[in-house]
Parts: sequence; structure tokens; C-alpha cells
Amino acid sequence: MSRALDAKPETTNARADYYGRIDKFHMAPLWEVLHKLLSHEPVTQASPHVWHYDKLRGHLLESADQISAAEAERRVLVLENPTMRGESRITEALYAGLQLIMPGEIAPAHRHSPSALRFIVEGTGAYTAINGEKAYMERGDLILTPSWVWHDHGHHGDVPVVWLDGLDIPLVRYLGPVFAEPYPAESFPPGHEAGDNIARYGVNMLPFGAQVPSQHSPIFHYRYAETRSALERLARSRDQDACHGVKMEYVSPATGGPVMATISTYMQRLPKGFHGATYQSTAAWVYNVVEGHGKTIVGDTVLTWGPRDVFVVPAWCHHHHKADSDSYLFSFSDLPIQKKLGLYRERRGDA
Ligand code: 1HN
Repeated sequence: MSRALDAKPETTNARADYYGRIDKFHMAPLWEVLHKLLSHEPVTQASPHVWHYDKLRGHLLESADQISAAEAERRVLVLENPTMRGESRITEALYAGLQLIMPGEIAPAHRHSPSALRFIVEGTGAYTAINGEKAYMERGDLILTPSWVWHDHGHHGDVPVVWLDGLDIPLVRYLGPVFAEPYPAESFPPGHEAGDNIARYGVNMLPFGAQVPSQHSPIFHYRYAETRSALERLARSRDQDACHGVKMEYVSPATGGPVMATISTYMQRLPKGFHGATYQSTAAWVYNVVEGHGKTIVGDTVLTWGPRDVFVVPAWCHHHHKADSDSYLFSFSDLPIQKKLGLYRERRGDA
């Protein structure tokens, strides 16, 4: 029989006595904890979970009666993983929250070393300004605020606007280098006109001689209308993946790689009746449903989803998707950081 790494030697009285004596010197025996440090396969503290938007929407809108966006800095309800309460985490490495901005409000300019994405869940008329350049939000749009760029939010429309924030803040906090600062004046000065980043970088061309960032995409606004239309056309080719349907990654036009150093982002289309093959990956996945109804089965847990719901699939959990209607799912993941460190693994099928 092969040796198991998850066995622990017996803690005899003599050993316990010895541990007590070395404890004073801030030392402890590895053999008492090695089975926890080296599991045979990845172990996650996170649980699969779905946040049903219809049930939480009223509570989210009520936050506007409690506090203004300006006083809160960012008026967000954090989506806490049920088995990681109080840690501001949806998975080990990722943070997610639902942010609300009301007509006429502003959330002041600041910048920080963690990277963020926003995926628009409801409403229109609000914007995020990145270095003063506004990106006006429509449902299903992806807006990026990579590490250390100035960003503020505002709202010129007349309905509440809600988006899903995704950040790498648990990862950056774990590593240590968290930096943040408010913009040192009343408001950030206007930058390029809205849409400038798309004109410059979003039409399969790059400005001649431009120095393009290597760590994140120079495009910070990816519009749903274009994303959806690409997926819909691809679906007609019937060339779909057994686990993922038609799944596309948002990429930087400069590198062909993920939009940010630590977080990758995707949109996938599952046709009505889709019954996906089982998949697992060392990366964790946070989803937001744009259109459609279905279920994602994660181990023994069935996550039933519909439009605007958020759900999480933690690391190394077997899962598969089922769609009751044509469905569009946005997702983000900590995959790129694991890839860069040579740690990423995935498995298809039940093996
Ligand atoms: C942040 O800066 C925003 O800019 C949203 O909208 C959520 C969560 C943790 C830390 C910073 C934003 C955040 C955040």
C-alpha cells in the first residue's frame, strides 16, 4: 500500500510533554500538522452558493436610505461566502459585492493596488471614470479599474444602477502590498472623451508606437452588445465545448492575455437544453447570470439560477451546468495568477 500523507502520528504523553517544552521557544513539530499542510488534493474553505437577486434587491435598494454613496465612499453589500463570514471574501483569493448608485450621486475618486472589475447588473445612466474618462454603463457591460488607476463613479440618469464588483483584495491582503489613497482634490479633472479607450484599442488596431501596459488591458470598457453578438454567431457554428458551451475570454489586445494580472473574465453561452460535462479547476469561479435560467450542480449542491443572480464555484469542486433556456453567463476567476505561478490544474469529466 502507498503511504498516505493525510495520516497523523499518535500524540503520546511523552510527545505532548515535549511539545510543551519546545512551545516556549516558538517552535512546533511539523509532523503534527503536515497532514493539514499537504492535502492530497486542493481543499477549499469556501462553499458553493447562489445569491438570488430577486430576494436581495429590496435590501440592496434600502441601503440608499441608510447612507449616501459619498459618505460610504462605495455603497456596497459584500457577498460573503457562507463558510467565510466576516472575511470579505467570496473565495480564498476573490472579493465580490453588489454596489448601488442612485441618480445624481457620486462616489469620489480614489486608487488602490488591488485590481477591480465591475459587471453591470441593472440600470443605465451611471458611469465609472478611469483617469477622468467616463464609461457609461449598460446592463451586461464589463468595466475594469486595474491596479493603481484613479477611478470614481457618478450617475446622470434617473434609475438606480447596480453592478457586481470583483476584486483580488483577499489575495493582495494575504501577500501584503495593499496601498490606497483618495484623490487629493474635490473632483478628478475630466480626461479623454467617453469611448476613447475603445477607439484607440478596441478595433483590432493599436496606435502606432504606443506604449501599451503589460499587466492589464488598455481597454477598460467591454460592451455587452458586442460580446453577446460574437457569442451568438459562434453558437450557430455548433462548435461548442462539452463543459462550457461557447465560452470566450475577454482579453487585452496588446498581449492576448487576461484583462488584468490577477483576474480573468469570461462570457459563455449555454443553449436551451444544454447538459454540460463535469469540470473542475484549481481556480475559483464567480458567475453573474445575464440572461436565461438553469442550474449549476456543484458536488451535492444544486445552484438554481436566473437573470442577475450571482453564484460561486469554489476551487477544485466538480461541477456541471444545465440550461433550461438560452443562457448568457459572465464569470471571473483567479486563474491567471495560478497560471503564472505554475499552479493551475483542470480536469474534465469525472476522473
Ligand atoms: C472599491 O474601490 C470599489 O471603486 C468597490 O467601486 C469595491 C471593495 C473593496 C475595496 C475597494 C470601487 C471595493 C473597493
